[in-house]
Amino acid sequence: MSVDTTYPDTVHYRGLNRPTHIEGSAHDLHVEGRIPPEVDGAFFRAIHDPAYPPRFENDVVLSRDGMISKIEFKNGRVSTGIRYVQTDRFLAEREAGRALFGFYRNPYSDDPSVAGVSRTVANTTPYFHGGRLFISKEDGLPYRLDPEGLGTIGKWDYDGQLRSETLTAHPKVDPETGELFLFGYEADGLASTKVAYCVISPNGELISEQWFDAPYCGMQHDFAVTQTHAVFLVYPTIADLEGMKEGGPHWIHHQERESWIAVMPRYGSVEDLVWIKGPAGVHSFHVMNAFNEGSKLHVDQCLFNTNFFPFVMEPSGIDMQVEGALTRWTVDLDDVAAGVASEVLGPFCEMPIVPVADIGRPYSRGWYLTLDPGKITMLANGPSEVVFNCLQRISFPDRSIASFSQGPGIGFNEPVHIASRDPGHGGWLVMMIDRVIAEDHCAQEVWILEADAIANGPIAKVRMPFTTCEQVHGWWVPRNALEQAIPA
Ligand code: V55
Ligand code: FE
Repeated sequence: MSVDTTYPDTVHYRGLNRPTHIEGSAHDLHVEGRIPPEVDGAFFRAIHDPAYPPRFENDVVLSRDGMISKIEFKNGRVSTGIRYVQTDRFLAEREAGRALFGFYRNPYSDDPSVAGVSRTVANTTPYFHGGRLFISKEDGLPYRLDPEGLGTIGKWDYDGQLRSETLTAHPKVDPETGELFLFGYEADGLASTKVAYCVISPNGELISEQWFDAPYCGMQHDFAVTQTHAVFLVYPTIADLEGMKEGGPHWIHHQERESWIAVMPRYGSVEDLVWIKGPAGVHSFHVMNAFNEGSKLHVDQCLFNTNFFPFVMEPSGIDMQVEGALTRWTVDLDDVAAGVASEVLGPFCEMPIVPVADIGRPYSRGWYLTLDPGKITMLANGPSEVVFNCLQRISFPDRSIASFSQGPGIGFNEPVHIASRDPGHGGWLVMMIDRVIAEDHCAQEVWILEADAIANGPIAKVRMPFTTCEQVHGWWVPRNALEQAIPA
C-alpha cells in the first residue's frame, strides 16, 4: 500500500516546518572554538515533525508529532540524536500509514477508529526531574523517555496516582528544594474549567494534587511559582466546545473579555486561591520569571495585546496590529483589591529564560528572543513566517538591555543557560542556529555564548550533521544528573 507524502503548501509545512521524518544519531561533531568545561551534559530539545500529512489541509503546526533531540557534550566531544516520541497517536498512525487524528485539539475531527486513544503529540517541552526525562504537551500526560537512547518508555501518570488528564509543558523546579510544581488545565476533559495543581517531591513522587475551577476554560500555557506562592494566569483564549463539534478550532480569542491572575500559598489549599481581574483581551504564552518583594508579587511575562497565533486570530474575527512587550504584572498581596499593576520592562519578545537557580526568586538577568528589523529573514517556522534573529539580555534592577543579532539568513531558537563553577562568571548560553543555505533550506549550528557578554557573539560553534524541524522549548541536563538517571 502506498503512503501519501505530500504536505499542504502552507506556513505549517514549509521552510523549517518542512517535514523531515529523520531519526538517527551522529558522533564527534565538528567543533570550532573551545567548549567550556561546565558545558558537560545534554541539551534536550522538543521538535515537531509530522509523520504523515494531516487529515485536513488547514491543520496547524501545534498538531505535529513530537520528536526528542539531544545534543550531548562530554569532555569537549559533541554528539547528537533525534527520535520520534512513540506516543499512542504516533504508533496508531504508523500502523495505519496515514494520519488518523484530525485538527489541533479537536477530537470530533478524528477517524472513528481512534476514539478514546490519547491525542497528545508530546511536542512542546522536554524536562528532567527526579532522575527521569519527560516530554510534554499541555493537552495530555507527559511521556517518559530514555535519556540515553531517546526511546519512549511510556505515558507518565505518577504510578497511576495522578487524576488530571493533562499536565503543563511549563513545569517549575524549585532550585533549592528540588520539588517540581505542575498544573493541568482541561484536567477532566475537553473544554473543562477544571485545573489541577500538583506538587511533586524531589525524587518524583506525587505529594499533592488539588483541583479548582478557572473562571472560564482559557488557554493556560504557563504559570509561575515563587518562593511563597503559586500563580495561575488565565487569558481570554477560550475553548469553543460547540464550535469544535462543528469541526471548528479549539480556541477562540475574546478581545473584550478580562484576563485573570490567581494566587495561593504554594503549599496551601486551592480554597485560598485569590482571583484578581487583569486587563481585557491580552494574552501571554510565556512567563520569564516571578518573585516576591515584601507583600508584592511580580510576574514578568512576554505579554501581547491579543493571541498572536494567526490561526487563533482569524476564526476569532480579530484583525488588529499585534503588539507585545516584556511586561511586569504586580499584585500586592496585602491589597489585592488594588488589582494588577502593569509595567513595560522591555520590547516585544518570546522564549524567555533565566538561570535555573533564579527561578521563582529575585533575579539579576534574563534572556529572550526578539527581532532586529534591519536583518530580517522570512522563513516559515513554527506558526510564523519570520525567524527570531535577535537575542537580548535584560539586567535588573537597572533594566539595561544588551543585544546580539544576526542576519539576514540566520534564525535563533530558545537557548539554555548553563552556570559557571566560577561565581564571578555568568555562565553560558547554548543555542541552536538555523542558517539559510538555499531558498527554503537551512543548515543548523549550535552556538555557545558567554551569557553576560552576548554582544561578543559565539565562543564556540558546533556544525550539526543534519537539519531538524523547528525547535520549540529546550532543557539542559548536567552530567551529574544524567549519571543519576533512573533506568527504565
Ligand atoms: C504553544 C505551543 C504548543 C501548544 C500550545 O508556543 C502553545 C505555544 C507546540 O505546541 O500546543
Ligand atoms: Fe511554551
